[in-house]
Amino acid sequence: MSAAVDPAALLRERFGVEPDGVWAAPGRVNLVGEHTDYNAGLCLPTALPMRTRAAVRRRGDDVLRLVSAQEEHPWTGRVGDIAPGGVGGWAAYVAGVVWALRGQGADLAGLDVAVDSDVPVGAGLSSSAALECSVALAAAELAGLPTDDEGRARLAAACVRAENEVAGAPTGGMDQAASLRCRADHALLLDCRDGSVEHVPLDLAAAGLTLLVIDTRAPHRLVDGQYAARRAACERAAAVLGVSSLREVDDLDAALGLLPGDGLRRVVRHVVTEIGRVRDVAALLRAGRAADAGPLLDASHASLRDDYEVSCPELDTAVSAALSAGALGARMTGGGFGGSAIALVRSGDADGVGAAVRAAFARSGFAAPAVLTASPSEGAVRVL
Ligand code: GAF
Repeated sequence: MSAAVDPAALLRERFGVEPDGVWAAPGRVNLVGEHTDYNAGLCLPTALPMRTRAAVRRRGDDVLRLVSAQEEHPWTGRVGDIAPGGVGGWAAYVAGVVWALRGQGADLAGLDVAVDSDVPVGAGLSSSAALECSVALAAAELAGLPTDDEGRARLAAACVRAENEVAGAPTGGMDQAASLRCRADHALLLDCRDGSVEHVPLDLAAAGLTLLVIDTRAPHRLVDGQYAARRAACERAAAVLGVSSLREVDDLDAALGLLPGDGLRRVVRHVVTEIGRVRDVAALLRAGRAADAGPLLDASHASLRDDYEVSCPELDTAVSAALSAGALGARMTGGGFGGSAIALVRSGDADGVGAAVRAAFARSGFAAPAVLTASPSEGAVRVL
């Protein structure tokens, strides 16, 4: 990980202007509820301590200038020219947010933006959502838009449009909601059917627990095509079943009986059982029983591996090594095909579990994983 760069200093150095402010938005890790968001389902993410910070200055014209400490290429364009297909690379996530907010009616003109991030890229920890959400909150505050929870839900919707339509990634809305709406020491129970949230207490330290994030460093294989293919399969299954989304399936056995072919049956079984696991984990957290959630995390991984088929050897190795070393539960997190796994461990076991995962990776000939600790953190804020 590169050393932190002060985004305000970067803005000054590259564009010669003082920021109006600096805003920070976190990456996320999902406890459970994978590939449920685009099925109007439930998920249970927490915000990470790693964040993207954006120093932003309003301009008097309609020029948007972007620079990132992590990207070689800056970007300049006119706000009025931003359109789907018109911006490539990292800039699409930022320009797309400005485009989407204007689409919601925001009175937004030009901006100078400098960003720095310590959210690992390509690790399935939502570095793109952190980028979108830091800029969305900045733009909203500068344009006088509401930034209470309702306002943040609208900002999250704009970030999803930016990602889907300008950046061209057909993702659901979990990551942006987590980045904008999470609270420290809580998990966010997000209902993707109506956007409602419940902040479920999750004080891991007080419970003597640690949530490890194992960045497998496995490249996302075919991630775009595979993600889109799963999403399309869910839509096909919902159409066959005559429901608006798989969230509406309440009799799984009856639904399985109506579906033609094993592929669609397994997809539906994953989504429906995963939504049930979110409810069950949330109930355990509400009861102060986070340590009992392990078997549900394991079941989620098995379902993602065997039914939804979005795991990979590195993720499976991380999960099985963590469990063999005493983790209470472990699963892949995020979209899959690489990226990260999580392991819920008793804090005294954290070092041993991390060491066991590293050793298993070395034995399998995989690149060394990065093992991080995820303390449930606050969502996007203004920091300057
Ligand atoms: C990725 C997507 F961006 C999310 O919307 C979600 O679908 C997740 O994969 C899987 O749960 O992070």
